[in-house]
Amino acid sequence: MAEPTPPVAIIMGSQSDWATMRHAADTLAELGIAFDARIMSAHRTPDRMYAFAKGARAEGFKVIIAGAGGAAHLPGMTASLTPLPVFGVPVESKALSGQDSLLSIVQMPGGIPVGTLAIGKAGAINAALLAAAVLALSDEALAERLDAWRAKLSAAVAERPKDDA
Ligand code: RP5
Repeated sequence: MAEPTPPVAIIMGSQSDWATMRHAADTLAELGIAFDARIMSAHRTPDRMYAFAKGARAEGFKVIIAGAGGAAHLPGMTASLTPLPVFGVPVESKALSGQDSLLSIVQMPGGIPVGTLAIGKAGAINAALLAAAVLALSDEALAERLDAWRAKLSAAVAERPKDDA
């Protein structure tokens, strides 16, 4: 029997994005959320991107996390082709430190939203947490795991700084 489609798709423009996007994958795994990670580029493999985005809802995905760098058109193009929520992660580019990625993703025209996160690792982690929050609206067990994740985060913050930390 075929495996059921996981709720989250993590898509990225290049293998080189995985070093950033794996933080989204790790965070989803910590929360017990299944995902499928795929490489597709708005520029180098537009047909692959189009086929995925057009079919994502019918395939059974609920949320898409899209990471790209430079002329980062993948999140916006994907959002234009699917009604699913798309969270965009600007990957830190070498030439412009991810400023180009951020501006390419965040300045969507009214009507086609991409929920844009911070540049790099923090953005990838937070994209996963936002995906979890969306899914938790209809999954009480996941909501409890997300609460526990946040409580653990808070508990790990010391009340006072240490000299040797
Ligand atoms: C974008 O171009 C990708 O998302 C990646 O961040 C950037 C560079 O890709 P590579 O040249 O490293 O494959 O499409």
